Amino acid sequence: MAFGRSSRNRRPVEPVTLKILVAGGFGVGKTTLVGAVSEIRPLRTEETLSEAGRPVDDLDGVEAKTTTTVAMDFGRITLREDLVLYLFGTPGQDRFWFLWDELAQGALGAVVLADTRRLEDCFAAIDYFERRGIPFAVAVNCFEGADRFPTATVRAALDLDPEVPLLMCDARDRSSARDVLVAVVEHALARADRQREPVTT
Ligand SMILES: Nc1nc2c(ncn2[C@@H]2O[C@H](COP(=O)(O)OP(=O)(O)OP(=O)(O)O)[C@@H](O)[C@H]2O)c(=O)[nH]1
Ligand SMILES: [Mg+2]
Repeated sequence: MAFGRSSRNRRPVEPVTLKILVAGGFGVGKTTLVGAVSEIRPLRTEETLSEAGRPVDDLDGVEAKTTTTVAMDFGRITLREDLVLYLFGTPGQDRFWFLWDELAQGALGAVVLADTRRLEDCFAAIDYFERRGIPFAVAVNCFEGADRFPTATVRAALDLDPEVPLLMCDARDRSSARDVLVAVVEHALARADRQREPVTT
């Protein structure tokens, strides 16, 4: 019997689900990125920044910021019918580092968001993923008012390995944020493929 073209006749696809972390320094746009791409209402764990936190919470460049992530952001995006990403946004402040090991378990890869006005804020995240062998891509969140630099300059400043993807993005923009996630997944899968290849001498 010939099958019609109706999708009713197709077997439902069981999607592969992958876990991706969204990391980077304080106030770089992690919560914004997860919110921009998520097709479910993102779970947020935001607390209001307080006067008491002023000495430790460096608001240079994000003066309008009123809240900060204290545990994680959670969102979901279907990249393809058979590929769903679960997104975990990490807290940006140093005092929440103890949560990272929990969040990183089982992650396929990570996005490290960077702001060229405070590039050094993403060093810790890059070190973290390099040390644990978790594939990552760096995405420069282009805030208005921040100087634009060629990717080669940013790449050199971050001392990135040549295969690490580096993209410019707008964390508020769904398709821009989606491009970043696609880059991470492609990079992670390509690396997994290379690692599976038999070593020839
Ligand atoms: N102009 C501009 N503002 C942005 C952009 N991305 C985020 N913001 C703003 O920057 C501030 C920080 O964004 P968040 O998404 O809360 O940053 P975060 O990295 O989650 O911050 P923490 O959880 O506190 O580390 C917010 O006020 C956002 O509205 C951007 O691409 N451009
Ligand atoms: Mg946040």
